[in-house]
Amino acid sequence: MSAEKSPLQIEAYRPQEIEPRWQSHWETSGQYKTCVRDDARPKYYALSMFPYPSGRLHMGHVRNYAITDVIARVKKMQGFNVLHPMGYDSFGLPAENAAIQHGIPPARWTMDNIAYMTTQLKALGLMYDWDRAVYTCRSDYYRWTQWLFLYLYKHGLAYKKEAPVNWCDDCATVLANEQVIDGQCWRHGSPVVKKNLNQWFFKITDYAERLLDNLPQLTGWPEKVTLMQRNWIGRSTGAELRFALESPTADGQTHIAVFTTRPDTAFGVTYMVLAPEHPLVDALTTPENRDAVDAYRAEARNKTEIERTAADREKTGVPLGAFCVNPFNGEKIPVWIADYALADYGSGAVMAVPAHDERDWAFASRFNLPVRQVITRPSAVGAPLQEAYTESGVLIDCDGFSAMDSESAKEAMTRFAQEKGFGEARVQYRLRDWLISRQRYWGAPIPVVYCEACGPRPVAECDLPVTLPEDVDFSIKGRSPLESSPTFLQTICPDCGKPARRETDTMDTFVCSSWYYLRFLDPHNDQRPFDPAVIRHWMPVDQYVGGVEHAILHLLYSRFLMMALRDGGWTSHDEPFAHLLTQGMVLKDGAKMSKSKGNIVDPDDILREYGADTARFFILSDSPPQADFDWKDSAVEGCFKFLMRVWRLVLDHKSHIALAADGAASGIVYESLSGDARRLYQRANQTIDGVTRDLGESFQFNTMISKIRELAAAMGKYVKEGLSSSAAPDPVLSHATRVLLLMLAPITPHLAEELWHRLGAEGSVHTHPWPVADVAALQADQVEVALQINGKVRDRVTITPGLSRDELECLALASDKIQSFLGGKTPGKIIIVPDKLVNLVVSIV
Ligand code: ANZ
Ligand code: ZN
Ligand code: ZN
Repeated sequence: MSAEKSPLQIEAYRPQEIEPRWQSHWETSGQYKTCVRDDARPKYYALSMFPYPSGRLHMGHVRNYAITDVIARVKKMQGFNVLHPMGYDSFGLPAENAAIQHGIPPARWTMDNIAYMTTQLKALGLMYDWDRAVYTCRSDYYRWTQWLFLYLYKHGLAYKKEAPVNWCDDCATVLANEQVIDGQCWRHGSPVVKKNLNQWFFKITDYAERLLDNLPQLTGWPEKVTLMQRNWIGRSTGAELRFALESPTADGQTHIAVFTTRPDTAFGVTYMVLAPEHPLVDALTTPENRDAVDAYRAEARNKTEIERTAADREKTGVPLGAFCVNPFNGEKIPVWIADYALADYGSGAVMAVPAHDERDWAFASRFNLPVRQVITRPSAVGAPLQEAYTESGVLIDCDGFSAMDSESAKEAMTRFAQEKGFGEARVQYRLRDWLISRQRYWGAPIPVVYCEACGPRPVAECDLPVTLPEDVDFSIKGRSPLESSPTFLQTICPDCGKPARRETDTMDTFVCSSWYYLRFLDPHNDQRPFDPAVIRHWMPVDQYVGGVEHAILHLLYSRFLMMALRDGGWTSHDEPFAHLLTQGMVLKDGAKMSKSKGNIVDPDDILREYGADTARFFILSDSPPQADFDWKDSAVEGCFKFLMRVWRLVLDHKSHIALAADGAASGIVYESLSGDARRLYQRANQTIDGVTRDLGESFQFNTMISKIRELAAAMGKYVKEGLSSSAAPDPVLSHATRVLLLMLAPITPHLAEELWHRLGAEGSVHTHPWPVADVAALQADQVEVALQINGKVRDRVTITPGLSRDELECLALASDKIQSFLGGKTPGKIIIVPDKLVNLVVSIV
């Protein structure tokens, strides 16, 4: 037994004292600086989605950053040259609202929040290279966001157009399609209405095909995310068909073009539907229909896309009084407008086939429009349709195409249309161009000026950044507050030198965050956004960690940007993120933590009470990182107690532990070990092996942690039962301690470092290599267990030691011999000596 058992001699585990001490030591020793020129080690780029500086960290942040931090630390121990940066996505609306409500300049509000959150991040012991921090709201960053705009502009990928756009009254700005969720503002949940505005777009649709085609390469992404992207890009194959107008319009339009995925149904078209916003509506509306059409268009404008397209809504619409001609059969069909036709999909017009499309069926029923069946089930009898028949089948009443099956007919009819010049095959994407204009102040100004003589001109690259002015009135609504700044507004044309006016829209903050992972690689470059050679070395991000709420917006924009940059020779990869981990939510007693529910746990409170190590250990312990995690106060307490036990275990037996002498190879010969020492040595090596597997590519920290707990328990048992009474170092305990501290190091970096040093080991535990298991010790020894009835051995089984009582009981009852001796009797009592015997006591009478 150990001589130093008295707990009184050991000081308590005090994370509040240990943690800040190590944090400042790590910072001054520069141990987390990334060595860029270190080419001997393979690179590893670990990245968390950088936060918006709302003011304080929440538990979602803590979880996100703890996950990435453990990954980064493990990779570092495993010999990688790890880059693990942090920064702030620091433009955006709340700063402006603070300016309106409290009169604080957005820059100050933002930088104050950043300062506070940075101290919080540091207190969590995260391994960031803070020298690389980027702040998107600072001109040394947004200068290059503006550069990016000019780059896209030069390559024809940024343009301005008038378009019906999503408008949120609460944001007082337009939103991108991706920011409208179920017809509501992604931030406010308020309804989004359509407005016609002149706006800047990025031409992401040029990359639709590549964004889609690359998805199968992203094997390191969760399938649900690639699926969401696939659906968002939404590729449809079909045809464009053109229906002639009865007479050309005043401006010479002769046709209505439609996109259809079912050219095989063209003989069944009985009317035409234009979107209320379709450019032909005015020209085609007859005087008698004018009032009804105008009223209908006004109404449609105030509806959200989700309202317009909801399947169960009663269909509405009005006829224009005009007609067009079906090019397949020469039939004259009426032209209507209806809000179920969307202005910005296909060509904004639908050839309506009520017999074979549910929406058209509902519309035709409502307005008594004819239904003509042209597709039938192969074995169908000629009964009239009771509802739209939307599947493929065989064509009927389609002239020369009759009796063809749908698939062949699609091809044949498209070919026919092409030969006759009224159509051709077409691929249509649901993806729209990315609307990046925002009528806001706190964003990167779009670097364009408007000259009366030259029109819109891009600002010269050497004149960047276009900096945000301070003389603005934040209270003006519906227009950018930048319009209130005379110093900003007036400028001169870069081309002719005449007076010009600056663009007052700023860029969507998603532009800032679509390239920050590149700037992290070369954050101080003041000549270029980054050096392509550095990008070539570090990209792609090996592991990206963040919330699934970014599955579409941020990830799609970033992928687009990488591709666009690559096409200009700036990067060498299409795809920025090799592996993506979307962490689950942090819940409290089953519900999402939220202010309104009053169930928020403030990270500061946990840090104060238990310290960062407990917070980190706890938040990783309960569920795999991809799953939701339920916060329970009692479980935090349990984690703290576990770390306290580790502290005790190690310091109570300090004299038996010699890490310094232990070296990389422990010098232990497994074959020569027996008894408790042999079992502990096995356990330690199984822990290395199991934990390394748990980490693998899916980072199962929860099972990693339970293995660490098991090892600590085994060590606790060993010091009670297996330790010799002499105070000499015990090689097996030393080895197990070393393994324990190395496994704990990524999760509880302060505790591991403190104990490492107190045991007199050299260097930092965090620069130590990840341990390798002694393969010989992985195979557990087998033991023989006697199965008895009333004390008489009736059978024997060989097992891996350590089975639970329940398992042993089951094993005994499963034995045929035991069952035959029992003869149908149920044992009254079962005595179990683990790893040795099971004795079933049966009454004789
Ligand atoms: C005729 C037809 C017959 C259609 C039929 C479908 C079934 P996806 O798969 O989403 O690409 N459509 C085309 N443009 C539209 C617009 N601007 N607004 C609303 N609907 C539009 O859908 C393609 C189908 O959606 C097209 O094929 C068209 O209706 C309709 F039995 O054409 B179909
Ligand atoms: Zn909003
Ligand atoms: Zn000019």
